[in-house]
Amino acid sequence: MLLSNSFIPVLKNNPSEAKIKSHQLMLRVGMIKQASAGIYSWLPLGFKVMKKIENIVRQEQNKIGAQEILMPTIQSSEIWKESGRYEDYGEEMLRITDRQNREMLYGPTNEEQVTEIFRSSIKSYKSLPQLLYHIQWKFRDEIRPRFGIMRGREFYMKDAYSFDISDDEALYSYNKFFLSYLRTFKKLSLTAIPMAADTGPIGGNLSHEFIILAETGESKIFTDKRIFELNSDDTNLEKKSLDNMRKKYEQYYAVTDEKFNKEKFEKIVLEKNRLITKGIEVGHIFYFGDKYSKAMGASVDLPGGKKDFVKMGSYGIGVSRLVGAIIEAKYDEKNEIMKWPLSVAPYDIAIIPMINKNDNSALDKANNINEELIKNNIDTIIDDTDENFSSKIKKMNLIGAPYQIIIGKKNDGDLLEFKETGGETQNLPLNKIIEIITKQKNSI
Ligand code: 5CA
Repeated sequence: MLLSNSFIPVLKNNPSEAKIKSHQLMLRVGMIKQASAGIYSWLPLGFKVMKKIENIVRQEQNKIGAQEILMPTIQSSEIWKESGRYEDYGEEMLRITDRQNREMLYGPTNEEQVTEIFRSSIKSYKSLPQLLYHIQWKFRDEIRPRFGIMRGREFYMKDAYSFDISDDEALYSYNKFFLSYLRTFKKLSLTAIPMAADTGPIGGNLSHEFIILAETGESKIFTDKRIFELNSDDTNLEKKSLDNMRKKYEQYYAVTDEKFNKEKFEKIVLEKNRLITKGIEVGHIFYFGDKYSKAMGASVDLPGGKKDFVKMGSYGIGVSRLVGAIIEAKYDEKNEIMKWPLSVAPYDIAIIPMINKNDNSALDKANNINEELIKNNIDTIIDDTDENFSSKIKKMNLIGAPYQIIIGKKNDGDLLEFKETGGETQNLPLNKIIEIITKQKNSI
């Protein structure tokens, strides 16, 4: 992609309305544009990153056998009246009346809609378990939308729902999502820690928030820091193995503030292991048994002939919030350098030629390199503008392709100035550069 043809409206300075670094960077490099309070348009750079995150989330959902569907954004109030949440949800729900005077709403979440779909088709335990998910826009009329897309009113969420025959089987589904979340966040190059959490308006009594550490996060956490040493790269989906995996995490005290108990914390966790800090909630999973299936009559025939209500859980990931969360984790604000993880980077590499008047040799060389990189499935952006060299570097450091090739004054040899964004320059031939990037991409 040529920078001169792209829609990447970069600002010279940080916009004053943005209070945290992810919001600053997203406005600065034109990833998003506010439409109204808490509602944003996604411009090419931001949209590209969000779509890559969405695809990683999707792949990991598919790996545990969840099936993708797409439910509408607008729902009927009828199903919410059945579950009893139409009144409970309060002012966060955006209520709409259609031309026939029917009460509709813009979905803040989809437990009711998916239970309605399930109950009309699945009648027997033989069809269980079912794991369904979709990736869709949600609307919550947050009283204080802030920090850009971090706490928006309209936001993009992956939400999944599980249906099982018994508590025991339902916990097996819960654990599958638990593992898939650890794997998803790892692929995004984030360390997200599961913390026992409150269930809020979703309901139920078992819940974990997946939190990444960040000073600007809105969640307060209390934890044994040894939990950060754990790693779950397992692909084993057997029940026993998943049970052990969750137990491994649950051996350490790790809770959000609603679940915090000072006495217990101080009794269980040695002082040297205590960590009280803040984080960003990027995912949240819930087990709530028959809360919705009972209220909405979603039951199945059991082996002996009796019927029972299905046991359900729901599992959310904030796909749009993750764009901001990755910036919070990776942006070096002081030096104004962003380096996106390769798995979600808007471009793999930036080519920055120093263009002199009356001399096209650097740009010609950039174009040749570009062709070769594209042939090797490497996604590029070339700064082909005639801006001065240092502003070009500054701009590319903000756009954040993880690698850069700089074509300076001396550009006649085979060796290229290559670096990881923000890192040390190395002089390497193009084929070596291609090899390095391809190897990295294949390891994702
Ligand atoms: N139905 C359940 C799980 S499917 C649910 O709605 N859970 S939730 O309320 O915790 O939301 C899931 C995820 O969406 C959160 O972990 C968070 O990452 C993201 N999220 C929630 N509210 C917002 C918001 N206002 N702006 C951006 N992301 C949000």
